[in-house]
Amino acid sequence: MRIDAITIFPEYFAALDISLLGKAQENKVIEFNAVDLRNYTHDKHKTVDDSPYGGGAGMLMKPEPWGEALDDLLKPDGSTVLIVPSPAGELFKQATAQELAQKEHLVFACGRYEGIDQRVFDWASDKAEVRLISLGDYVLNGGEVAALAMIEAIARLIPGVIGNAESLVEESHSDGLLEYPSYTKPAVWRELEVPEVLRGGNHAEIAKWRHEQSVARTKAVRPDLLP
Ligand code: 6GU
Repeated sequence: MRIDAITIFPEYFAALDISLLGKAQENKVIEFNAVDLRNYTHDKHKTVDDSPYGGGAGMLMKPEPWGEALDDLLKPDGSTVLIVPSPAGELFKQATAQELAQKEHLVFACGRYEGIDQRVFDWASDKAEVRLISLGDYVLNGGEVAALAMIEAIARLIPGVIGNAESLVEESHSDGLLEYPSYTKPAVWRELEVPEVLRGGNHAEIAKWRHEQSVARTKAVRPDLLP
């Protein structure tokens, strides 16, 4: 998979060179590229923003640099998915990550200020699949941190990125439930004991206990996930 992120702060994406995603890039399983939007400006001050038509607080990102960057990045065969991190978008879920992990090419359009001129997306919508996606009901200063979270959630589902593919099966949200609590050695730590059932080696009992814990935890903190 190829992933591009258009941003005025390419330094944010240095985090993708670390750990499993760094390894995946070295192994060419994913190819990642942060593109500086200011490279597509033509004035001395490399201006990317302007005041909104109709008034209102703050500045918007002007369309011309975005248009030129997307002219460079969108694949002519229409295979690119253009992802716009925005609190006004559809909610990003594990199913969204699974769907996007199947794609050949993702471009993240990371806006700052009050967002990007709408015509950029209207124009792009017949050259790419355009998806406005939100991480949740809160506001970040720009799309970069949201894009990093989405890229990590997507990339770790691509075969070869995570060594132990089994760890993808029993994790929170993969089966619609939150993950059960886990323990490692020592068996007693600060007078707290690891639950007896996990030390017994009865795999059917352990599976049953873990499922019950998942259901109880989901009921307690995320009842909206239960049918
Ligand atoms: Cl995807 N972007 C921004 N700027 N803020 C957010 C968000 C995204 N998701 C939640 N808040």
